[in-house]
Amino acid sequence: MTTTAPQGMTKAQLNDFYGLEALYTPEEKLIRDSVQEFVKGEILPDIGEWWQDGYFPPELPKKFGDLGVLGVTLPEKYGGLGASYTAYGLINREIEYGDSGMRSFVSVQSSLVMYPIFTYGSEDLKMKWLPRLASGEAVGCFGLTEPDAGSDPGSMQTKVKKIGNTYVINGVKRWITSGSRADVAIIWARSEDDGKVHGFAIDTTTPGFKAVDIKTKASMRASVTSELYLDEVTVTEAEKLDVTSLRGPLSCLNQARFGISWGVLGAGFFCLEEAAAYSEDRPIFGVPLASKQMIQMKLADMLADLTKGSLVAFQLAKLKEQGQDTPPRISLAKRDNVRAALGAARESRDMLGGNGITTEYGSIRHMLNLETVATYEGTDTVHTLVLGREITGHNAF
Ligand code: TGC
Ligand code: FAD
Repeated sequence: MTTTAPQGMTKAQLNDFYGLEALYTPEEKLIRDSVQEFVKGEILPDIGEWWQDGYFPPELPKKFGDLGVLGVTLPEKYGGLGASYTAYGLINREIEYGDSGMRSFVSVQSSLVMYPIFTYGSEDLKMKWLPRLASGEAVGCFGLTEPDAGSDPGSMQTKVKKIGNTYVINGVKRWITSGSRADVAIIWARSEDDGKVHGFAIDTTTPGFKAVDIKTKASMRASVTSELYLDEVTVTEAEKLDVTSLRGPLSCLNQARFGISWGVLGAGFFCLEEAAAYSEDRPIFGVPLASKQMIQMKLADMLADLTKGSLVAFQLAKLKEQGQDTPPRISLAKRDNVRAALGAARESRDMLGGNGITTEYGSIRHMLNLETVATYEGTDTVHTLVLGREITGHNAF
């Protein structure tokens, strides 16, 4: 990647236009800096090729574990760091600067697998999985979505029935990040006994569990996405999570959506930096592209949207640390920060002209990845309707 013009803003200035740096603790900055170094050395050099090849390196979970970014908000006893949500947000932002698929791995492992085991699992279940998930020796996945139940998870068809002291689960889950790599799968199923949604932490070596990768993706290509088949998968009470109703999976989504609201800023700022640098180096009609008003307008809009998103994400972390991160507040941050990042990626891709459609640059990869991020964890429409319901009191789903 080229460098920004000497007379223009530096990377650090672009990334922190409103001086949030002064509000991070020394520990948060230390964690952020170590992740930034990791992404620079271990992800950015190869990500274009991995993405083209549809490849997620199998050694990455262990490397993320060694870096200490898995389940950071959990207590040390379970392999976490007891770190703040701001630290978790900064980790997501730095990793997604590299690639949304890499951040997806970390989000799923931390927010959608370790969080429910920590919050709803027995002490034995916690000790069985959390330290190994934190070190990256074990990988987890989260199965809520089904072929015919995405935005409306309440219509899930996966069923669980209690037979004696065991639970028997049958169904299909689709679009499951890390599915075929997972050692443990958090599976949500509707009970044939009480009609309610229940969750289980299932060892994927259990007979009847099968994962098949989805290979036709034009987005998130460096992330593993699978379909899960559960055929008479039989588990015991020990694997059951202590939560009933959709509140269980949706509480996990609150965690992951928070992380996404920070993460996408990394992808967005990457694209802003790339566009600013490219437009300085690109001669057009005898002058640098960066000297054209329409280009400056686009860069100004990108900076404004991403800076506003950074303030929203930071304040959401503070609210979260006070237990004030209501679902509508999370919806606004997830929806609008994805919009800001996707807008920046699309503009940057355009400003790079023909070069913008190659993976030698990052913008088109980020742009295509962000199409997934706009869809998963609640589509843009779903979050709009959450906000509409909050404003008006009418449920328009
Ligand atoms: P509704 O009737 O509103 O509520 C049902 C129950 O859930 C509770 N609830 C929540 N609890 C915690 N957090 C939230 N955000 C909650 N929202 C609702 C609610 O209180 C109620 O509890 P209870 O105890 O009374 O039963 O539910 P609904 O059926 O009308 O649906 C609401 C809706 C549409 C907002 C929700 O279903 C939704 O968010 N849909 C989107 C689904 C989604 O986001 N799926 C994501 C799948 S995982 C994924 O994409 C991972 S990608 C990861 C990666 O790779 O990074
Ligand atoms: P649908 O729900 O069918 O939505 C189709 C369209 O309808 C969308 O535009 C939507 O906004 C719109 N729509 C929905 N409701 C309304 C309404 N009331 N009014 C008007 N329009 C509406 N899921 C998991 O459980 N675990 C994972 O790890 C996971 N990882 C994923 C990874 C990738 C790469 C992808 C692409 C998806 C992943 N998902 C995962 C699934 C994801 O959460 C769903 O794709 C998402 O929730 C949308 O569901 P759907 O695909 O069924 O679309």
